[in-house]
Amino acid sequence: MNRVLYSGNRNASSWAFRAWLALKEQNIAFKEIIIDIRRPQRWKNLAEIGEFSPPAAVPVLNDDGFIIFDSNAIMEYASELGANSLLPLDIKARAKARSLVAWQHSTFGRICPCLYFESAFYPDKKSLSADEIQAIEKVYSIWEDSISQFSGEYLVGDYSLADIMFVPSVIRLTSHFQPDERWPNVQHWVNILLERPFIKEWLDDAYQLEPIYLPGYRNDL
Ligand SMILES: N[C@@H](CCC(=O)N[C@@H](CS)C(=O)NCC(=O)O)C(=O)O
Repeated sequence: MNRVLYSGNRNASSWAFRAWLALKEQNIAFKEIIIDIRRPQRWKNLAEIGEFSPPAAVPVLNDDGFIIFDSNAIMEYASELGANSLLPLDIKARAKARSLVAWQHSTFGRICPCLYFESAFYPDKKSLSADEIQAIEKVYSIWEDSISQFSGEYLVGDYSLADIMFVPSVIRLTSHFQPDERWPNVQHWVNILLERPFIKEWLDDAYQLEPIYLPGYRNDL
């Protein structure tokens, strides 16, 4: 097997998590090389990735010498390579899945930016501001509406790239503020996501690691 995914630390690399999950869910065999993206070695290690992948970031998939970079492209590739697509058959549901994927990939990071992925694994969580709570409540309402719009337990019906794309955000947001009964579909969705074996596998490893503290989370860290 000559397929290598360059991924990142389990408690830091949310983008690699998504690509890894899509490949795993599609039962695609690959070898994984974990790039240490913690500072200060991050810069040297990513510069080495830049020797064969233009963005000099992870994830990158080397499929028998063919380089595919960016989580979204790797996820789409995994979806097409596997036996069953990770996108809905219905054209509108597929467009909705792609809208959600694009949102996460473009501007979703602006929502509670200091609740970065690494912070999901901090044993002591910060108290959220009213603005942060309001922003998360809005996201939960959007997810709730999407799940209700389609028949199924996931964002657009069956488990899809949309769910995979949001997994790290689900973890960073719910670890700070749990969805309550105002969002019953989201509560159920989060529970079934966190029970999925590959999601558990990644997170079990992530929780074992030394937390990576970054500035801007809490003044005392
Ligand atoms: N848009 C890229 C983002 C990848 C990304 O930012 N990866 C982080 C690690 S999770 C990284 O390698 N960053 C290096 C950098 O931004 O210099 C993707 O979806 O794959």
